[in-house]
Amino acid sequence: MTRLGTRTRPFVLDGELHRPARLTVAELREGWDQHRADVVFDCATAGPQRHTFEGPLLREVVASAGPAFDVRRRKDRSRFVLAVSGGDGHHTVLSWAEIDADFGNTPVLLATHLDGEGLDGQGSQLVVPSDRCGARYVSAITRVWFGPCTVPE
Ligand SMILES: Nc1nc2c(c(=O)[nH]1)N[C@H]1C(S)=C(S)[C@@H](COP(=O)(O)O)O[C@H]1N2
Ligand SMILES: [Mo]
Repeated sequence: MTRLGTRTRPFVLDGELHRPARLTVAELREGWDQHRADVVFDCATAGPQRHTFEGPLLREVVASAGPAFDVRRRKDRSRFVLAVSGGDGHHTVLSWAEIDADFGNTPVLLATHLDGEGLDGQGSQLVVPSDRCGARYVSAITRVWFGPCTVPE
């Protein structure tokens, strides 16, 4: 049965990657180990929210796309950032070092399920379990951009 409003459109994973990709929620579910996160985050307007998410680790999905850094050098990896965009234009950034196992090692997810329901219709949602505030839980993800952060001279 086809549900109205079902959004099977993939999001774009691009930037400084050897293998940029377009990924649907179904592909996120099938291609990587699924992790579970029971989280509480605070919204400035709606108060505390409690949810259970499941999905692959963001770092594993990006690693599969071939980040254009020297994987052996922590110092090189520490220069990179990710920008995650939602369907409504809300976007947020995180550093690669936050999610790299040699640095912050935060288990950030690209959710495939929210409270047991598949996100195939809405699109994936970013899950940042270490954040107290909900602003980086970007929903209906349309793009994940990865690249070096350059500082003006
Ligand atoms: N695409 C998108 N994602 C978003 C937002 C938004 O405006 N657009 N708001 C963020 C904020 S401020 C919060 S607190 C949470 C709200 O999550 P909830 O819908 O589970 O309450 O979503 C986050 N994700
Ligand atoms: Mo919020």
